Amino acid sequence: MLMKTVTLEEHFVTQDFFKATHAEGDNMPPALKAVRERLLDIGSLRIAAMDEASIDLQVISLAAIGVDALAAAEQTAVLRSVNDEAAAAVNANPTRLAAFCTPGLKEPANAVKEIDRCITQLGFKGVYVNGTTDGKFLDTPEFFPVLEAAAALKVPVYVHPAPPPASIMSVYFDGLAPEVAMPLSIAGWGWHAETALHTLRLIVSGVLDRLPTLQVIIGHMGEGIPYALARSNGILSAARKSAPRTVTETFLEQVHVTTSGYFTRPPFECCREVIGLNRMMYSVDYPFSPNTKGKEFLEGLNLSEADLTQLTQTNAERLLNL
Ligand code: GRE
Ligand code: ZN
Repeated sequence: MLMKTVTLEEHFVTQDFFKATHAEGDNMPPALKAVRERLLDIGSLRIAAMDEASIDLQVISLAAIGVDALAAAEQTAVLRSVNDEAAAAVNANPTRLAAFCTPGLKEPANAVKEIDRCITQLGFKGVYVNGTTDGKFLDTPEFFPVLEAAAALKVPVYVHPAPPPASIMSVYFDGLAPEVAMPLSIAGWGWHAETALHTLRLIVSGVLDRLPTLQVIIGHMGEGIPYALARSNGILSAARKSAPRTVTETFLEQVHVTTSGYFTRPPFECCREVIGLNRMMYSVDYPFSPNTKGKEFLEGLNLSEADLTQLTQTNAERLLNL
């Protein structure tokens, strides 16, 4: 079998999205400024960067900083245009690109319709969620139909971090200089803690028990959960006296992990030992991390060909129905 390398936490942005979130010019978040050109390119520049690092297929998703600040109707409309642009990019390079659908969660009924459109008409491979919506996590009842739609269409939900709500920003990060407060609240720490919490909330709320076929993907080598799982499982499973499964059992039946943004051996080994390679998928977090860094990391792991094929290809092909 010819080996193929797939990555699935790889981001883009559209001009319309930048316009809607007022991110252009002086307002552009520093995290986006450095990679603006690469985010906006869903064609030749991206594919050249994939070729440089032997990536055959990217499953792209919106870098959605600012999405939660949009009013509900505008969010629905602009994300529809984002999904259309992603579909056009995939159509232009169908062997190199696939896409996740980003629905506007402020209007859950429209989000369900958009998910259905993206999966059944545009051929998208999953649903992409960015952090909290108006301060609410995905276990909030109004989002249940959205998760139910993904489960019914047999596509996974990728839970990606986003900058915290204003109240959290203030309580947790006030008093620090802005040039460190923002990065500490996102990729420097905060959003990994928040996404781990998001995942555990989906488990302890019972939402995953109510949708036992739903599959969730989290990035960043499991957002710290592999390291913490034994302790969280002990405490939380004891607290869930009538739950049908333990926290660990639920995680191992319904959550998958990508390596996005993590390029060192210790967290990889921890994740492999706790979660198992069969639930892990290679990803880069392009363009926030360079594809070449991923290639170097993969090569340094010295995995057997069978393990490497699982990590970079077959697990993703199976889960995303590629
Ligand atoms: C990401 O989406 O992974 C991301 C951002 C902004 C900064 C760093 C980062 O959206 O990893
Ligand atoms: Zn990312």
